[in-house]
Amino acid sequence: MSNFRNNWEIEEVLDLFDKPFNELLYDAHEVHIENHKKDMVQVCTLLSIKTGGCPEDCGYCSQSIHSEDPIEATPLMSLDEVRKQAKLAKEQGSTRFCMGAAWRRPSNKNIDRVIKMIDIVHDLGMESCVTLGMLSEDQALRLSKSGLNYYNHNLDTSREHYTKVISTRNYQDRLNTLKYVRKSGIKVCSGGILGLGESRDDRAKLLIELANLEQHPESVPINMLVPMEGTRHYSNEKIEELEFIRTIAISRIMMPKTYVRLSAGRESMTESTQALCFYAGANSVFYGEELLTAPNVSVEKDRELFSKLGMKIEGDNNPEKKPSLTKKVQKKIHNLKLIS
Ligand code: SAM
Ligand code: DTB
Ligand code: SF4
Repeated sequence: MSNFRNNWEIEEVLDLFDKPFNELLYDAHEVHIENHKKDMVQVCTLLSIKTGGCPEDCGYCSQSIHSEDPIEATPLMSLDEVRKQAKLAKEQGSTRFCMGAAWRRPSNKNIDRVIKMIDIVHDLGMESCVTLGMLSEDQALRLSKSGLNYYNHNLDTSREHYTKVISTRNYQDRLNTLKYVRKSGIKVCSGGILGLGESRDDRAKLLIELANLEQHPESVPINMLVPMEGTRHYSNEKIEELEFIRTIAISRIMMPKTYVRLSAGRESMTESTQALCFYAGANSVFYGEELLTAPNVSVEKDRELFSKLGMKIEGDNNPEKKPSLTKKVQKKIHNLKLIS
């Protein structure tokens, strides 16, 4: 029986937010294990292929030219560098490689270059994802023909709160790109950020926008705001971790088959918070020391956490062969082999 729904109403989502915490997590966990393999996590490495100089004014982003003291803009990365970084990600056990560019929208020439990068990722046997800003219908089709697996394009927050965060584009622009991506056959990755000064109502409405799409996004990243110096949201009050975990649980309940990605902000989270997110239904993370411009948890720390939690990386058949393991962990594995 399919448990797909795309007719969520605000009252019932707010009721979910109001549930006792343990009951909500228990319900979300049940939905999770009915729809996904238990204790598995999918990992995706991010690479910024074009950093900074973005004309959009997203109030949270270090790459916007509107932030105070903007970071230096780089040209589009060379194919050789992309190959090098993608190889490294593969060696570290990543199965998906996501390339991000600080563009409002890519030019057709940019799309030609990105298609060559997508080929590199596929040649290495990884799934591809790109996030390049707004697309035209034709550009989405061209990316689809290249075999691109996922396009990431976040709604970020509710329609109502959006204008307080970004003024250079509107919600409908975002939805249009998502429509072209879906129509082209590329899988949709779309989520949001918590900690933008939004209310619980806004969080519920963001999830409703995503869950009430004709088809649920195959992947929903839930980011915790990483406060970046010089941006308008730098001094925001931090979102409570329990509220963050609740939002993950409700995403899982509303979009049972979707990969819910515990995204930016893990670097400042305790292991226990992350563990609760996984229990609540998160089954994907960004993997590797860097997100786009912000730091992320190291591969070694993540592997240790997954091991402590008895979780396995999807598609990772040979964990002890990874060159990025710390000397200490390598020695432990070696000693265990000697004993057995
Ligand atoms: N320029 C493209 C766009 O906006 O779609 C792609 C790159 S953009 C950096 C990708 C996403 O990262 C944003 O939509 C936003 O949700 C997230 N993001 C950016 N800065 C962040 C921050 N400081 N904390 C958390 N998430 C952030
Ligand atoms: C998403 O939802 N989060 C990622 C990815 N999609 C591209 C990006 C997070 C960026 C965090 C801030 C930075 O690294 O600049
Ligand atoms: Fe540009 Fe994307 Fe950053 Fe917005 S989030 S300023 S569109 S790079």
